[in-house]
Amino acid sequence: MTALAVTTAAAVLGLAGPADAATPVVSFTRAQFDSPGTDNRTNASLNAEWVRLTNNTTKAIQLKGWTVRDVSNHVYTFPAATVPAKRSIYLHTGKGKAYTDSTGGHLFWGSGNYIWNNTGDTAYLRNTAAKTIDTCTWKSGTKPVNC
Ligand SMILES: [Ca+2]
Ligand SMILES: [Ca+2]
Repeated sequence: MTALAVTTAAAVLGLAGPADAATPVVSFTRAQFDSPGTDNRTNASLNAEWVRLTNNTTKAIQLKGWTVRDVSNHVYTFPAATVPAKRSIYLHTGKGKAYTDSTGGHLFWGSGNYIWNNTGDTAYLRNTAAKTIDTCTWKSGTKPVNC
């Protein structure tokens, strides 16, 4: 088929267009944007605020040099961290010892303040080429939110 024919066939079938055709290789899948309880900025409270990222592929992905940022441009740059195929990692806001293993992992922003606004925010995931791979946007309301 010609490209035009393919495009037309896709339109007739109601298939997704190029802009949203593929699931990102890594995507946000959940965000606990409001730490449970009073936001008193203890490290435990900061770490109860997190975003979850899932490797949607069947191969491990190395995130070294990728970034997560919010609307206010707070930026987290990933250290060497491998996400196993089909597994998830949590990026906590506070300080802690990062690790990944065969089941997933936990990483830590190291922030002394909350990153994810309770009243609404957007998380952006970018790769080493600064290409936006996925975003997750929420407004105040039910939490954690599924992205
Ligand atoms: Ca809270
Ligand atoms: Ca924010």
